[in-house]
Amino acid sequence: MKTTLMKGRENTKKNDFSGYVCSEKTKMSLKIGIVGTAGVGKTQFIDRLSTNTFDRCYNPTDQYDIRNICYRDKDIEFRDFAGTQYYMTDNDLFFDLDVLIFMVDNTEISYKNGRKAASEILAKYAPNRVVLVQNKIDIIEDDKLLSRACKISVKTNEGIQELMDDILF
Ligand SMILES: Nc1nc2c(ncn2[C@@H]2O[C@H](COP(=O)(O)OP(=O)(O)OP(=O)(O)O)[C@@H](O)[C@H]2O)c(=O)[nH]1
Ligand SMILES: [Mg+2]
Repeated sequence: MKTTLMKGRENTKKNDFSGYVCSEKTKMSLKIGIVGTAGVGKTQFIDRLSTNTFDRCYNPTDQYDIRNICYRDKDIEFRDFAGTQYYMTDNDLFFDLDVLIFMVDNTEISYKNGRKAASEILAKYAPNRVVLVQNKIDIIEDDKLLSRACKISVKTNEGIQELMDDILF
């Protein structure tokens, strides 16, 4: 089911990233929260969308980052929650989300922890839509792929455009 993206606000912010220039006209900004166990690839996913880069290094997010990006002429506010902390937080940043991405990778613990957190957030804050995303399919055995998930690899770029098409259009 697609989300009707009616919850917007005026956004006149300029893009932080070179190469992706947003129109400065007023337009809707989609608010996407992204949660998941530490190290599943949440921050790198946003980097891939904003600067088309991938970094092998792991720099854990501290608490959360708000990232305003422009992706294919759409303004998106990403709320990138640290995997080590988001589930302990009563956080107003979950309150007005259009979409909550719940990201897992190839590990069972990421699914177990992530599912618990996502269901708590869902019950408490009722985002319009929750999307289960399985990242790192470049290193996942076929029998570990989750049938219900959108499957992506931030490393190889596989599945990213399909996922964003599904969220945005
Ligand atoms: N093989 C592979 N590695 C990936 C992929 N995406 C991310 N990684 C690696 O996974 C590690 C963690 O990525 P991050 O994006 O920092 O993870 P995070 O979910 O933001 O982690 P926290 O901020 O601690 O919650 C990095 O070393 C990335 O290079 C992928 O698609 N494939
Ligand atoms: Mg991070």
